[in-house]
Amino acid sequence: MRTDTGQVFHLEDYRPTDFIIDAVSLTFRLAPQATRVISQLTLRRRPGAASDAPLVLDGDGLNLVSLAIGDAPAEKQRYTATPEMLTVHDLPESETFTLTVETEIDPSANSQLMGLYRSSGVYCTQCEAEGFRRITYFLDRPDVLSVYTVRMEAETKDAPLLLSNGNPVESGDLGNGRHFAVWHDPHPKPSYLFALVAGDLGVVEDEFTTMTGKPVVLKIFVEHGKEARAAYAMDALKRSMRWDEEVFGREYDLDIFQIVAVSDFNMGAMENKGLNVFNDKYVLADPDTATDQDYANIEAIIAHEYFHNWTGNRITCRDWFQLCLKEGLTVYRDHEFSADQRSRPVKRIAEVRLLKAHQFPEDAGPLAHPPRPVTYSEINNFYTATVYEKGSEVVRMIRTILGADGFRKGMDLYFERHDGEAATIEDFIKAFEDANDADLSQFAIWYRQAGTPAVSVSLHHDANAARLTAEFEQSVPQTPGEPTKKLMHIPLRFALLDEDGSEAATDAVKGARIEGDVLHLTERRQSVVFEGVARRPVLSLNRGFSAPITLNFQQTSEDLAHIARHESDAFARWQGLNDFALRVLIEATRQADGNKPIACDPLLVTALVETAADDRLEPAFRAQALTLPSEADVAREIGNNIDPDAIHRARDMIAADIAKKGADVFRTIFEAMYDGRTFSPDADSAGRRALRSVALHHLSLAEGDPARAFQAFGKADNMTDLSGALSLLVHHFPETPAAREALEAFEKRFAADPLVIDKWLTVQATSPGPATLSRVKALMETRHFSLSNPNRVRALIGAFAAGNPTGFNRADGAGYVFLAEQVTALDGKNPQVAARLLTAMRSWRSLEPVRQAHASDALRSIAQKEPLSTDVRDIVKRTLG
Ligand code: B3K
Ligand code: ZN
Repeated sequence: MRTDTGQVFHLEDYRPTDFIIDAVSLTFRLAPQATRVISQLTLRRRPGAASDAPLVLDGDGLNLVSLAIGDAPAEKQRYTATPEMLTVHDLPESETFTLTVETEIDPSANSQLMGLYRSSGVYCTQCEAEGFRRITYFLDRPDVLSVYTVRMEAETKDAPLLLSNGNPVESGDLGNGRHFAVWHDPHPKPSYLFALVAGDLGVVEDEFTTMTGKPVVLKIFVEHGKEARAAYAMDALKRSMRWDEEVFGREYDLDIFQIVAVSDFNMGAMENKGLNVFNDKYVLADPDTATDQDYANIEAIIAHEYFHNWTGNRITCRDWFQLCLKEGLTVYRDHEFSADQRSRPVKRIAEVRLLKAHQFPEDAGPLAHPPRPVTYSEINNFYTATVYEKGSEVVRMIRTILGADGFRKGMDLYFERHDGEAATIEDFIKAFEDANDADLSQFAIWYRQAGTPAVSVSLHHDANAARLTAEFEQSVPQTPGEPTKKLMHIPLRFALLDEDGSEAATDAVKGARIEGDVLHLTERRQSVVFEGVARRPVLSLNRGFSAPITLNFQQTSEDLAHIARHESDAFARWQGLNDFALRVLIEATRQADGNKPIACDPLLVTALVETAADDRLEPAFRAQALTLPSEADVAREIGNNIDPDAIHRARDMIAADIAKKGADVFRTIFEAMYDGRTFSPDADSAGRRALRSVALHHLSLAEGDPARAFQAFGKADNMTDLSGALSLLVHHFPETPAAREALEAFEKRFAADPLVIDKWLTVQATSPGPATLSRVKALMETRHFSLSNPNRVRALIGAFAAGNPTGFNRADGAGYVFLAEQVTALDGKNPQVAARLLTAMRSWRSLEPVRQAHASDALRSIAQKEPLSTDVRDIVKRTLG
């Protein structure tokens, strides 16, 4: 592993390389423990670079076998090679030359899953961000674009398939039981997009005709026997390809597009040019093994990686500080795709829930950073919710500000200007400015400033003057390294609602630029005056979550209920309900001492039950409305001195009260949502299952009995219903025979299917309460668990640490001690996954003092360990602050 050298990278130090690599020709002689890599680079000095500048190539744990300059072996005095660097001197001043670098690597010993490694006997690669340097010495940075030709040689029996980027060129037999294949990718690309896969896999094939009539072969490779489970992914791929043509005018650009699913993968998937490599969790689905959420994730991730072909691959990043140029933008694109394929408001609710659950805490804690950071010590730690999700929100705001047409014009200009280049955030913004003749300079601060802006609002209505005055004040909380903050351009969509729910008319507005329903906040304080408003309206603010901010707006419960009932924007209705529910939960937490029962505000019960019963609303929306804010949501809103047990108790009581009072309605819904149709993963059917599942949840709480859930478990004919019932049993009726039996039956049925067993691990790891820790430890000892597989680690340890507030934050600190042990144990194997696990502790300073002290001890125990990877060192240092 790379251990910390204290090196810090700064955006301001960016300089182009002294050399340009026009072409790369790679030969892989694949063998499990000793793979030879021969890399022939066609190089030239960059015009203007110093004529005596040496060529300095990156490496990571490499072993140089030979080096040649042109046709001749390089003389010893012309180069120095360490595992981390190859420096070559006395190179030609202006003409093109070749350098041939031979290395030997051991894919079987690669437990980091970066570079070339083996997953269930399949050779595969992961190069983003800096994995290519673990294969061969290279200018391993995103602004070095080269044309790649790749030759692979392997045992025919072991690896009948030999795949790389681009189009296939040639293949044949080598005798001795070995064979070869050559692939060529005509599109210049950075090294992080290189990929190779070699192994024995099953395939599903299809084809797609592009908008200009070009045929494209589509292939998805999976483990033999699992081909049928790739059908949904293939369908999602074709829909993605069509959508990108229709909505962004982007066409695919090779003869073939391939996806390979592997079972050992550090993240979700990777957009290598023409050869995406996926975590099999995000490819494989059928009704028996995948939940509706799995289907939705597969659709979104297949789309995301495909969309990278234009936003990431054709236009890549100049340096890793610009990561959100490709990630934020591509997330925005996949969000829009899913919204078009499914229900737009329901999708938006899910996005906002995720943003608030992951990005808001990141932005409020020690790991806060802007979407475009200016410094890092380990780039792997910057694949964050801020870069991805906030990055997407920033793009969404550009669209809100410029409108649909202005946005599209800006995107078109961006593609036209920068195709084939490595670009920056400034280039991106400039395209929108130039295409729209707009000034986005204040808006661009969103990319450069960390922290979630807060907007305080107070309202004054003067009935005599028929005038409504809204006072706005914006502020951005301090974040690490950013003591002072700049004023931001915050686009707030809003509506003024009359008593009957219609939009109130206004004669004139002063104090802010308003376009359509968008109010632009640009000053610290703004007083916005609406004239001609005779009756006090209800102000619905931040419709559609147009800006990723927190609102301090003391609306009455009646106003929130009014929004929940009458807003024409469905997202805003949910937001009204959710804000109301959060307020009730926070209040209940304040009161929750001992087990004195707390009742829910009747107005909230009515609003929830009415929404649940409203047949005019789509089931998926009603399911969202009925899902109370999570314990983590409540903790985040409270912000400090958190006692997770108090939140849990309070939320349980409120949920039970709502369940009891709405029981009749929940029973009706539960029964009405059975439609007897055969399973279909489409959004409508999924919505009905979701509503039925929430209804079952509430009904079981009302009945205080696991019988109904156990029956649903027995009757389930799909994984959504089955795992929903299982988690209801395990979380709400733990230690009952029903819960135990269901767990056993589930394990027995799916023992041979690790992806499904992951759900079984997660359900147990997220069971509330202090006893879960010992359960997690016991599960680690079973055959179902392995520290070497990231999916298992995330399903068990990750779910426990990030998804079980009362279990992980046990008052005695044992949860933190456990996490510290696991992080240090895993660091030696897979630093990236270890560092990611550790981020579960990022909000430790918001805990009450006793837990805080335990958390601090656990963090310090990690910090004292030697050696530590750069990944874990960086997270632990910043988390401690
Ligand atoms: N670009 C990859 C993520 C790579 C993470 C490297 N640590 C997947 C994606 O965002 O599409
Ligand atoms: Zn991405």
